[in-house]
Amino acid sequence: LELVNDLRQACKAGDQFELAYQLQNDLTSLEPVGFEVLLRWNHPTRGRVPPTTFIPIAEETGLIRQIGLWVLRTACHEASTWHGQYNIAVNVAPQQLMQPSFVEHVSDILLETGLSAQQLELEITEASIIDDQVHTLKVMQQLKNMGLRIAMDDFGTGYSSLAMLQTFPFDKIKIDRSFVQNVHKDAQRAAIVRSTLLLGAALDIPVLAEGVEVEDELQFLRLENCASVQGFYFGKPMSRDEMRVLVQGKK
Ligand code: G
Ligand code: G
Ligand code: MN
Ligand code: NA
Repeated sequence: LELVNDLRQACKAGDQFELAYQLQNDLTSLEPVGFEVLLRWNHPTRGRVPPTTFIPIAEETGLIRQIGLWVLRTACHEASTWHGQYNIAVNVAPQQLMQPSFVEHVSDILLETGLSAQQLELEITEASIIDDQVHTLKVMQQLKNMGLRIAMDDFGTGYSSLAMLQTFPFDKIKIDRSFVQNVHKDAQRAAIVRSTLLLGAALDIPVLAEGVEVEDELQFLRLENCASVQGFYFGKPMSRDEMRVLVQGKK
């Protein structure tokens, strides 16, 4: 309950949130292709509160709509300085997607920041689709018509993933890191990852593997023709300043 009030306060204060940036790399060239932005909350007395603690609170209270808009605007503003070199991937909560003004907000932010829609990828989870399939499909089509890409995040952790891939126009599948961890040592995970990669290939949807930490996992994914990767092996989520050093060094 205290955290609820603190989160409300944080939304007003405006200086307690920051974004972390995690690399996404192509698995053939190993070159960076983009960053996923991850929200961080620096609580004035508790320090860093993990997103797994405060995102659910933000969702329950509806504050996620306001916070999510800040994330999107800040991320697009930052990415607009990358000279088109990298894509930016932003997590979108179910409530944001269901907001009647969401598409308009995205369009306004692109205009305002000058970021090309082709550089923006929105990550949504299965939870977004379950609520109102007809509306979700309409919103996804509007976003795609604007030129954005949409990724299915945390693939495999929810349910009815397979039917959803057929019905909804996803541009990328992100295999959840729980399947990627130790994939080279665990036959069940290997089977799940392999079949997801085959499914992606059959449906012509590129697959990104999350949570790659060691060379053996990378090697497995490479042999199975995974398109791209993200994880501690390539880097922990970086602060804005660390990310800027990397981006500027590559210019
Ligand atoms: O960043 P990791 O640090 O711990 O993120 C934990 C969880 O929080 C992940 O499931 C991630 O998708 C979610 N998350 C991180 N940033 C955002 C955000 O900006 N919006 C939403 N909706 N979820 C986020
Ligand atoms: O659910 P989502 O994929 O949006 O959230 C990404 C989360 O995964 C963040 O909390 C991020 O810090 C975490 N993460 C990213 N790479 C790795 C990794 O290689 N290993 C582990 N354990 N966590 C990771
Ligand atoms: Mn994500
Ligand atoms: Na994920």
